[in-house]
Amino acid sequence: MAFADEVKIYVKAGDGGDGLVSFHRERGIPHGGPDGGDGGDGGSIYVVADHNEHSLAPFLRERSVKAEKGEPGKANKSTGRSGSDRELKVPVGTQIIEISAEKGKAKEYIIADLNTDQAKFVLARGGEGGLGNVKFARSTYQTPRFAELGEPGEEKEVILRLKLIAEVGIIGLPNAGKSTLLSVITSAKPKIADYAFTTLEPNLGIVNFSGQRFLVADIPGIIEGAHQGKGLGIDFLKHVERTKVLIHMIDATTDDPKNQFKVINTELKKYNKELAAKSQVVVFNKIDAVTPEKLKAIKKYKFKYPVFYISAVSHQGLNDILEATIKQIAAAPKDTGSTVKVYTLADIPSNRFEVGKKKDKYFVKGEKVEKWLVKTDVNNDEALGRLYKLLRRIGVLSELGKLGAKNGDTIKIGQKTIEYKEI
Ligand SMILES: Nc1nc2c(ncn2[C@@H]2O[C@H](COP(=O)(O)OP(=O)(O)OP(=O)(O)O)[C@@H](O)[C@H]2O)c(=O)[nH]1
Ligand SMILES: [Mg+2]
Repeated sequence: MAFADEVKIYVKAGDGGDGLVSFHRERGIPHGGPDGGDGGDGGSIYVVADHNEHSLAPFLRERSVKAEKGEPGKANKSTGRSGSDRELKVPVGTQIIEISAEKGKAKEYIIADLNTDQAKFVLARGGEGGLGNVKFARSTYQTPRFAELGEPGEEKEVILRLKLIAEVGIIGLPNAGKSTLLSVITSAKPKIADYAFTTLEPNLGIVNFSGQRFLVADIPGIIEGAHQGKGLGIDFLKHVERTKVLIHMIDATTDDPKNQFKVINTELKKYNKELAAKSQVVVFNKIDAVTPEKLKAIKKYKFKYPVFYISAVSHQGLNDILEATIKQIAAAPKDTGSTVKVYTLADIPSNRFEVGKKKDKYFVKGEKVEKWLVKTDVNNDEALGRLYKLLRRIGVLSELGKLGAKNGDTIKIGQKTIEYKEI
């Protein structure tokens, strides 16, 4: 069962610092050689899943995240300082989504599914620093009066979507007191009533107990034959499929409590064997309303799971269940596994490009690449230098190279043309 929380943010990695044009100066040496250093690299923006984070709320305050620029190169061949990286901590279960239009329709692409603690993703890469003029000196050309500009840092808009995965599911027949239990162990306020099928949609709450936190899902009641569609059916079990522990609640006031336990387990098996194999904490509820004799009889039942006798309404026995649940969570297999399709940047239509050759002329087609060209003043060498860096980064130049493009060949991109430059 997922508990969605989402926020759209804009990220901009740091631009690389510009390379410096400078010549060595020293008394007595009138024409010192070039000594302009390289610009520092821009800082990148990373996203890291951390089990101490529980919401995306910090991003509601900081919707625009920028990493530091690299400093420009310095004289004496010194490289400028690199910009610091930024690390955005998000809860485990956060997905990063890019929206891209396809045939006029916005479509979501999950580019990262951070479902394990400390999973890390590069969201925006910092730009490389530009080379200083010292790097352009040749034996035949000793006074280069130019340096490279830094590469722009990547920028994009993404959606962070939190899909908390419930670690614990509460299951049982209708009216067993599942929602009541959720309401007394978490701050959730589910509907509670004395009739079957009060809960129609799963409820979620977070337990905070003895330094531990975990998400609990309370699902609608299941009855015999639910797998054939009886009652509300069995579909709700999908919400507890990725849990680690099931709290199995039984109403102690009913005639044959042990049989109720069997009924539920049979339905679990019919749904999915793995679900039936999950560890359980068996809880007889409503002991405030049974006679001592009945309680004695119930306590004789044997189970292969830990068993507790509680009263949810009078808050009796709650700590014992929580302790047992925490133990079971710790003992459960670690990874519940991701089933989400994760796209790479190249899968996203706006990032895609196509290179080709038509009548000896090379061309490049692609939404992002064509946009860059529109923004670039191709008569300005510095602007053009930046463009080549971007084209190199996404692989356009190497693809053209594979087609046989040589230095000076004409490349048509959208309505503009540039010359091919080997990297
Ligand atoms: N006496 C007594 N009544 C309880 C206890 N816990 C729950 N109840 C009552 O049992 C009834 C059903 O409780 P719910 O929490 O709605 O049960 P549920 O299992 O969520 O039921 P569904 O959502 O219909 O599956 C309510 O009238 C509760 O007040 C208990 O410990 N003692
Ligand atoms: Mg309920």
